[in-house]
Amino acid sequence: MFQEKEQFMIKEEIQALQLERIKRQVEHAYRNVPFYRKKFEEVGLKPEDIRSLEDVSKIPFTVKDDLRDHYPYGILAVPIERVHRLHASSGTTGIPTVVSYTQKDLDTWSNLMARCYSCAGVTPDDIVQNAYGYGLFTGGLGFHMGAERLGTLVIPTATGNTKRQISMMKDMKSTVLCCTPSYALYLIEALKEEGVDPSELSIRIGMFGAEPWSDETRKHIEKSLGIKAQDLYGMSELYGPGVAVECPQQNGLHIWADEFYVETIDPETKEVLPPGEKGEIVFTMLSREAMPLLRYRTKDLAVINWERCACGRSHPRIMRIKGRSDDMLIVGGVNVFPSQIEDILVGIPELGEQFQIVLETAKLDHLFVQVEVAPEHWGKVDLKELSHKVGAKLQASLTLRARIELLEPGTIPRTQGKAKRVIDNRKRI
Ligand code: DLL
Repeated sequence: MFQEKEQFMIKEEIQALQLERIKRQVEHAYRNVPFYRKKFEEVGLKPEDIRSLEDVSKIPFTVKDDLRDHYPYGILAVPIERVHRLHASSGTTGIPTVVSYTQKDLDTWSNLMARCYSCAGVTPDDIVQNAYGYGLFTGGLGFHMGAERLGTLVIPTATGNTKRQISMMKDMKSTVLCCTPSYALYLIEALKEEGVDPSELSIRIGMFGAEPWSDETRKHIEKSLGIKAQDLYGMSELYGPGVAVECPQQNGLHIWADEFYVETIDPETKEVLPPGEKGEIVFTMLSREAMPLLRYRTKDLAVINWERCACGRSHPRIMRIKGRSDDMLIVGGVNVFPSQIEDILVGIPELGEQFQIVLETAKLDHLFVQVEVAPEHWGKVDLKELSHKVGAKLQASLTLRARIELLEPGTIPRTQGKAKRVIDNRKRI
């Protein structure tokens, strides 16, 4: 099994390695990046003050704006000649977040991704069809390099051209499908339209990530395609995909803690939370050369669990990411995440999987949800009765009022990448 030793390290081994690596990373960042040196000096901290893992909480946080403020080359810790690749993610502000890699960083990332495949149950005999976007987005190349490192055949179909995607799956007998969960849902619809029975395909494992998705959606994908649907987490700043992945237990995503030191904080007070409490995930990269990240605030909200998993791995687990602090909507004083709405909608059999939340006025006193009816129910259900039922379910679970608009199947634009669940039509003044 690929990197078996690293996957099965015990907690004490992991923590000893974390401390050794953190000391080295802090030294590297302090010596080579003026941005970090300044941050340390502001709080009177020196690299040698980090003597234990508890001391990590003394290090100032790094946030996305820090990277944007250092556009275009970011907070480089090596001369530009040693940088072999750039990726970038676009944000709402217009300035992309650029991330850079040395050859060693690309190597570490490839190993991490290969380890993810292996942990999820993929073997070198599999045939990987990679339908993540290739380009500045880290999904395509990250999954590609990992598959090559594991030693599988990898087919770089990338996003788009769904007909060709399906014929490739059929003809090449692909056994692993890599794409966003939204695109997997779309493929399921497209298979129906093309008249392809999923039993004609050889796919056995799906590696889905890059956006939140619910357990109900997982069940739907697994049942429709007859596969195991594995969740995988990552972000561009932390190499890309490959930070954490589910093992076949599907009970949380193992964070590769020999490469990422993880903390959860209260996003308001910034206090470190004990394991088991939900908070914002903060990562320190443990061997990044080009762009060290110390205590990077992700805005992703989750719970960390350090209990040994039934699979035998001791790498801590993030229990599925349900949303980001900046996705949260406040409706009539109630905090709500799009993923909570998804959980409820997917559980109503008459509805399809596609929905969107439309924001119309600055002050949200009710929720406006547009959701498609399932194709097999369209034209057969009483729409008024169904929208009442949906509104009542949302009210009962989330204690908030909602206006529901039921749409004909196929109305909401499908995506090949990450789904856009919130449509903001509010007028800017
Ligand atoms: O989405 C990297 C990636 C590619 C991960 C392919 C997995 C698969 P970014 O575009 O920088 O990088 O977006 C990172 O996406 O902070 C989360 O909010 C969200 N995200 C990523 N994976 C998951 C997941 C890639 N499995 C941001 N569950 C992160 C929930 C996820 N959210």
